[in-house]
Amino acid sequence: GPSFAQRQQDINRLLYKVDDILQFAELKEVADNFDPEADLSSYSDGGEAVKHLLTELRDHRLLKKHHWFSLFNKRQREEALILFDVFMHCKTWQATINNAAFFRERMNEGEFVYAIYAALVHTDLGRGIVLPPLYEVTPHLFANSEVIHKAYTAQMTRTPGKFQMEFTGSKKNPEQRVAYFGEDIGLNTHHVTWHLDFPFWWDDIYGYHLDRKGELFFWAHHQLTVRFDIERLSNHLNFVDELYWDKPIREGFAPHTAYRYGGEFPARPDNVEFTDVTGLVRVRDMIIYESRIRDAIALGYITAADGSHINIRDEHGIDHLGNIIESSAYSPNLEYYGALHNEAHILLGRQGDPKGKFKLQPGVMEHFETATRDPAFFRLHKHIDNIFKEHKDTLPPYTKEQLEFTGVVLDEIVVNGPLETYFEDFEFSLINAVDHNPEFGEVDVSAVVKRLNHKPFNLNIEITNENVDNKHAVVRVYLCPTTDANGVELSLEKARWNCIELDKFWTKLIPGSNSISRASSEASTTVPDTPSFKSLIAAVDEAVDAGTEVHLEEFDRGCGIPNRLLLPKGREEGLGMILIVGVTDAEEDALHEVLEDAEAHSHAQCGVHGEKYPDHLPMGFPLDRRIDDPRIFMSCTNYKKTHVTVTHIGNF
Ligand code: CUO
Repeated sequence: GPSFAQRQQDINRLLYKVDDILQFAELKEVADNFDPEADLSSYSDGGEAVKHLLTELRDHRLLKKHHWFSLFNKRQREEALILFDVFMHCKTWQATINNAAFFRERMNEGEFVYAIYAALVHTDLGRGIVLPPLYEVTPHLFANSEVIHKAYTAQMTRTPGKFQMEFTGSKKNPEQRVAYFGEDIGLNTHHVTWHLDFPFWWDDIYGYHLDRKGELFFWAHHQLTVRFDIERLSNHLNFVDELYWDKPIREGFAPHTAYRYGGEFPARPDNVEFTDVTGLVRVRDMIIYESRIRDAIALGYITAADGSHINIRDEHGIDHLGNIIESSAYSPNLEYYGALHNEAHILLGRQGDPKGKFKLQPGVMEHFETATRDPAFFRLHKHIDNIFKEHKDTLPPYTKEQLEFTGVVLDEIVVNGPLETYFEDFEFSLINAVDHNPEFGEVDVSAVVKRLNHKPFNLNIEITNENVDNKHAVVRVYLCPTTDANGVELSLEKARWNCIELDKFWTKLIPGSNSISRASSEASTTVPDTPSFKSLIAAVDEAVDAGTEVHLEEFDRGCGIPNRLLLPKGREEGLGMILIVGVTDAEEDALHEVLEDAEAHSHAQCGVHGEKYPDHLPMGFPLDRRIDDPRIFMSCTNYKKTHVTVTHIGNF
């Protein structure tokens, strides 16, 4: 088959200027002349999916090009998923690319991008392929309308330009102080990729189950919520207040972002009351679904569609609960528990025009790419997170036996290097945001945005293994607040639900003393920056021309917090926090041998593709459960905490 470089080149070319016709003669040729039905043996389903899609196409039922696309729109999602289905059934790379070229030229661009990204994440054929950065493939969903507008003008006047992108809003709005986080293009990419890894519509028809998907939904979003709160704390803002269906949505929002086709994203004024979205979501239903979910938590079981009871009073309960709350196709009773979270996204996305009077497009909440821009995102997810907490608090605190690791003593933790953050300029290309002009070719247009970063640091841990044999161990690292924004001290029981998961890694302990050094760049909660689309294209084209390979293994995951956001911003005068480290027994973890040797992976919030989630313990262990008596922790030799200070350098 084709080399990795050739495959990556195919993908680059298909996504280059995806709103325009294909710019590459060979692919254009395929798009014009390929007959998807000519060789049905190239599909593992005998061509069923492709025949279905062609029927829709011939009957003119598919969404036209140059129209907005939202995954939350049922029909648009169906269409994207038929194409995804075609990709999933292609037996060869060539069949995949031929179909991609063919349908790229005939289907809606948003549907095409969604289908091909989802397929690259989930097919074996896509293994190793780097997903070109979404903020450069579909810049409209990441950059504000002001810079996009400037890019258009630059293209028209043939003057290359670099445009400073400001965060949305004005200084009058206190929420503005944390806009750098909600609008971070890397964070948005993490969020959208997480939802590609764990799609709510995934139903196992492709032969594999997404392990602990419901629990991962809880954990990845819990971490987004926590991180946002610590950014707020860094900026002297209170933790997020959850929203309620029967109370006004305090913060309005003007997204200053526009669809490539279809105008501005709608705004929402301050203090709007939740209003039914005609034909889609009723507020009353949200309240009913939620009370059923809370009943399930109180009762300790979920009622499945067939009337049977699914126990949730154990460590697996969170997984079932995540499935019904999100809700995903894994929900055991969609009818009864509804789709609380997904419908909330639609509800919040439409509050600017709930009756459809002004025919506005879906709001930012209806796209994973744009959702975190809206402060209501964090209020919704705080609300959802509190439901999860209500469940976790029904479980008994961990016993000493569950917490300890016999014969293992964590002697010392030392943070090497100051924990310092700063803002830096980051440039990304807007080439894909403007129309290709064959007459006068391309001008370079890009946006420059401020983004948070931190200095590299190391965590040094000394562990004594008093056992006579080697031990497989997991090291869990959390960064927790010591106070709320008013300076009120938080007990461990209060703080534990607000801890950032910094890292989690596997290691082998030899008998005697073990010195472990872990670099901040290795954190398994994070991913490195993806190369820019331009440099990805250049590296790959060069390799293809020379007949060599490129090595991009480091970048084949887009799911994970950007490494530069590993630390919260902190304060200029220093924000005191607590670093909690635990070392626990990994004997039961299926993959421990592999993980001990492996390079950094972003598995903590994203799992490992096609495998069981590597950690057999609940996500967030041991801080996910009530801590009624902190002395139990202190009596265990395998946990330790230390005070640290996160300092922000420079004024922004
Ligand atoms: Cu990720 Cu609400 O689940 O946005």
